[in-house]
Amino acid sequence: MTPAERWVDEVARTTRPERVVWCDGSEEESRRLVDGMVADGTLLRLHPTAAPGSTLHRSHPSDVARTEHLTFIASRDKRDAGPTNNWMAPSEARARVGPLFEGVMKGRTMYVVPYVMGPLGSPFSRVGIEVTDSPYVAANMRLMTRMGEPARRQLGASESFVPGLHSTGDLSPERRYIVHFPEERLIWSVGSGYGGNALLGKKCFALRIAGALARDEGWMAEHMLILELELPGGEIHYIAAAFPSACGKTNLAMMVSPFERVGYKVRTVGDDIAWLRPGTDGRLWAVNPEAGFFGVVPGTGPDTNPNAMATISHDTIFTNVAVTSDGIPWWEGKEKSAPPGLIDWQGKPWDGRSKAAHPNARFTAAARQCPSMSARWEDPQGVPLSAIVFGGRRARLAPLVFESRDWEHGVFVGATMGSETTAAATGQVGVVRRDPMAMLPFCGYNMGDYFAHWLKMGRTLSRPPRIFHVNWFRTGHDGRFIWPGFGENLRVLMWMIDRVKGVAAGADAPIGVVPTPDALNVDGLGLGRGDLERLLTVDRDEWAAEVPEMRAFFDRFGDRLPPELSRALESLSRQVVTARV
Ligand code: GTP
Ligand code: SPV
Ligand code: MN
Repeated sequence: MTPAERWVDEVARTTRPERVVWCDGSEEESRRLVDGMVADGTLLRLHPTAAPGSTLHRSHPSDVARTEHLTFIASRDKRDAGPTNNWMAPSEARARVGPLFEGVMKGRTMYVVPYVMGPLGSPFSRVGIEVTDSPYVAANMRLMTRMGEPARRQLGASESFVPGLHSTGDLSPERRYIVHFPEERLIWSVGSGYGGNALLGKKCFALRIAGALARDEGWMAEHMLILELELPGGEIHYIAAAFPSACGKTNLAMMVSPFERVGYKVRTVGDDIAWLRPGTDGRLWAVNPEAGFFGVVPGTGPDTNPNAMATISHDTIFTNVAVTSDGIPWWEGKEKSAPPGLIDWQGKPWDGRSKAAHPNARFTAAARQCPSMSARWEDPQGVPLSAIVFGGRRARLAPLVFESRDWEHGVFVGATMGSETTAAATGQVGVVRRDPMAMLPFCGYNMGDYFAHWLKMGRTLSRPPRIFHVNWFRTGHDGRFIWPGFGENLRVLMWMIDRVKGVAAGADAPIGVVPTPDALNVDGLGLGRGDLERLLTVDRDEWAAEVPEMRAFFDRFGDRLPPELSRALESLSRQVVTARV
């Protein structure tokens, strides 16, 4: 028996499934899985010509988003989980969560899902094995990862894989735990069938466990999209961007260039996760470890994201969207008006007042269906980054864009990011919280050590990417977004690349370098002079009011906070506070 088979055997002895199925990832297996789920009502087949090959899954209404308060890091020492993670001692996890797996799969099928994160044959790539009693999870993993035979081949008889045990249990939030054992590289998840809680290759492995591996091995696992930008004349740049959940990564990665005709082309490498490694050339190289998209559906339409619309026009698993009586999926933002006779995400006739689709409704689709994929999206070596972008959802405060002064200052900018919460996690929506590097829910170890790791990585790069910060979500007096966003965000990327090339103007502000109004191309957007000013303004009073929030956040890390970051904060504080008197 291989180490993988031994572990699976052990799991089966605990969970006692009726049968064990090793997934091979084939078309035929997929058809069998889907047919079974259609037969038992787990999936609804959608319209044969309007949504060919696509299905709809309705979650339990209490299981529609990640549950951060039920997500734990089980490190031996509580301090290694740090102040921003829920912690459980490994022994307590075994005592409290272990019993929930005993006999949990009785009468169910246990699917063994071997998968690769990262392009096949890439030095970046890693194998995981998810054992799950959810055929929906197995079907999603098939779209999101390189699943089945290729993974078994890559693993062989090696013991180098990340085991992940998943059961939907009874779906009760009272008995729901998502537990990570970073020292053993092990994941346990029970009581949820939803996205980031249950598709263990994604946030659990590719961010939390991989983050701990990356810290030990000298690379980085980040909540970032990766895009390719071709300039007129053919010069190519790669940009990675970290925005919190439901803050625009998929949309930016798939944007359609409004300047395609004059030679600016945008292509997609990844939309959610990036694994980064220093190259021998002193640059930072990125791969997308995923093979598909688990994207936010609401707000996706032909005007905002035509590439996503094409991607999900067939062979897509929709979760928690609305549907017409003849099986055409629908959601807010798909088109202006709703078709009559709509059935909402919970399967009830839509009342026209509440949301038809859940705000965190998602699509799962293979990346190869996306028309904007870069020719290099599966390059085993990855792509070299020219810029890293941080961004948040802030109605006020943060300007449209600014540039950090250097890597160290860029790490400070990332570490002090704030953003309004969204429907991607259960809890209140729209409250500002600190979300460093968009990793607050996804950092598998002490975030103070994570900041130190960022600083250390910068020191190994002789040609580091420039670090920027953006905010597409600043609002005007009428409460509406001032910046048009979506494809027009290219204009901001153009300024960034011009900065990288040393040809764009910027003005020094206490927070970094902000474009001069003329440096940003806003031709044809119909922005008023006041709008542009409001987008680019750095209000010292507002920033002065933000400093105590940042300080309180940093204080939580005690002596695990790198001194470089407290120095940067005091420097910002001096500049914004002094300027006021
Ligand atoms: P996760 O998959 O949760 O990590 O999210 P994401 O960062 O990929 O977010 P996504 O691109 O799916 O966007 C989430 C929401 O933000 C959608 O409703 C979009 O319509 C909206 N959005 C994205 N980009 C923009 C933008 O440039 N401007 C505005 N106003 N809204 C945007
Ligand atoms: C996010 O919440 O950042 C997502 C969706 O990308 S999930 O897979 O549920 O984490
Ligand atoms: Mn995400």
